[in-house]
Amino acid sequence: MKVIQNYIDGKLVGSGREFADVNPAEGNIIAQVTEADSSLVDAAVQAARKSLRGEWGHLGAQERAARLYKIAEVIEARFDTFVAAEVADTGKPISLASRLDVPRAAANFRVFADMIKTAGLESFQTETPDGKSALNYAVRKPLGVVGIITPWNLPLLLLTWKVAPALACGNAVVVKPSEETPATATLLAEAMQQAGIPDGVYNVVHGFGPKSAGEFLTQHPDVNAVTFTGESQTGAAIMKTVAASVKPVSFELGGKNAAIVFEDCDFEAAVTGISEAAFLNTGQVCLCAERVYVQRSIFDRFVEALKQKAESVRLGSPLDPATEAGPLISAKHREKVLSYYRLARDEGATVIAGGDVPRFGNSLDQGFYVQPTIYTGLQESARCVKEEIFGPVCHVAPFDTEEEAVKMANDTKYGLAASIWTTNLKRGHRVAQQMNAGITWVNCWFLRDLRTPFGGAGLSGIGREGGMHSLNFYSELNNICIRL
Ligand code: NAD
Ligand code: 6OH
Repeated sequence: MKVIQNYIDGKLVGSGREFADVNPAEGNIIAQVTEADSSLVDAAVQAARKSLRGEWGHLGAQERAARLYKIAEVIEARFDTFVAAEVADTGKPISLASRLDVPRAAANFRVFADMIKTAGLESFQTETPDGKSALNYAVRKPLGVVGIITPWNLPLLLLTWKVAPALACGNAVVVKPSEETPATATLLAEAMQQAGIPDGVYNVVHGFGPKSAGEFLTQHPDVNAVTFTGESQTGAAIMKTVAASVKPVSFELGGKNAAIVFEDCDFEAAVTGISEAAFLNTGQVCLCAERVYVQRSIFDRFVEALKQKAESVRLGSPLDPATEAGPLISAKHREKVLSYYRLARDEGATVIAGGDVPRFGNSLDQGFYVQPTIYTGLQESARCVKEEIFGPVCHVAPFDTEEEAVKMANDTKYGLAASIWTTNLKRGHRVAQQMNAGITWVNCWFLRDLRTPFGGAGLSGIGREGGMHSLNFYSELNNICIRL
């Protein structure tokens, strides 16, 4: 059986404790993972600290950028290996991992290499009371050791989204990938070695959250900052832990995202777009639209067209290039999603499509599949309309006026993403600017430019990453004031 190990100070490190890595498509164990105890987490943090005093700590931005480009090249050279590892861990279709996850991992390194090479800082000429002046300018320094904790839905994409800017800024990192998807973080360690990243700069500790590697990392006194992507409740727990040592945090958390479809939309494009927004990655993208508001004049036609889409999503083996949707991540997560499918019925929903578990008549029946599901008819106060489900499911509700649609879309404690579907340019701008969301897409969804601010309002997060926002989070800016 394959063993996935921790990676500390340039070496693969085992431990006395292992846990199983399960393939969600067939429910079988594909590897054992070594769980890092507190002494291994401590060793990883100390290795990271030590690396900052060595070669890595003395490299300039140009040289760090050169190594980041090299990491991107290694990921691309080993594209099939990364895709296979991600597909085996997550059950996502090979077509999706090849189109989204692995190319984005390489792009994450390239974009932050580009940015650190050209990033400037502000300076001010300051007038002083004696009629003379002073010059203020800022210098960028690394924070030190950054703890990175990531979820299972886009494991390599979300990990590298944080590792790349952290390294670009000269930090060393200790990453704790999700216990559900450990493989690509350890695989990335090989890419780091090949790209000439010194030992100790990138460390991986495997394990769970509470009383395991996740918590050991966030409570470690020598970790200078914590960046986390995952559930809002977990963010709250981490915030409590880090409060004791006052570390900077960046949190990318959950969502209950709205889509608004106006009667003047490009109908086919909107149906296709909402189908993607609801069902991509089996609905396991924080940006997915679980609440869809459709103008009443096109409501019935839209629901019917979306039903056709949901029923034509090709579920199957992740390894089949024709498969469009794989399973959910785990038996536990499927139980959660199915509990919402039951709740929706109890809350009085009309089931338009899906609502159940598919049957394949082969080994995939041991996997964690659910049908793409559409509901209508729920009250806006229903739990299924308020709570993040994180599965391939949306509720579609009618609206009459633009004002009403904006009000319904914003009636949430989350504030991550929204999408608006209209051919009226003025309306697109007007409605987008009223959304309480970190990102609003108009006539598209999950179209990313990595230089833009990314993050959420309310329960969806703290801070922004992306572009200069990432560079500023992963840097300590020191201002220097010189009397002239
Ligand atoms: P999760 O919060 O359960 O776990 C995320 C990570 O945190 C895992 O590595 C886990 O081991 C670790 N963890 C759990 N408890 C911890 C603790 N007390 N201390 C330290 N670490 C701990 O999230 P998940 O189920 O893996 O991912 C799905 C969630 O992530 C959804 O809510 C989704 O919306 C959110 N998400 C948000 C974004 C975003 O960019 N806003 C992106 C992807 C996923
Ligand atoms: C959540 O599941 C998706 C997050 C996406 C990003 O963080 C990104 O940078 O595209």
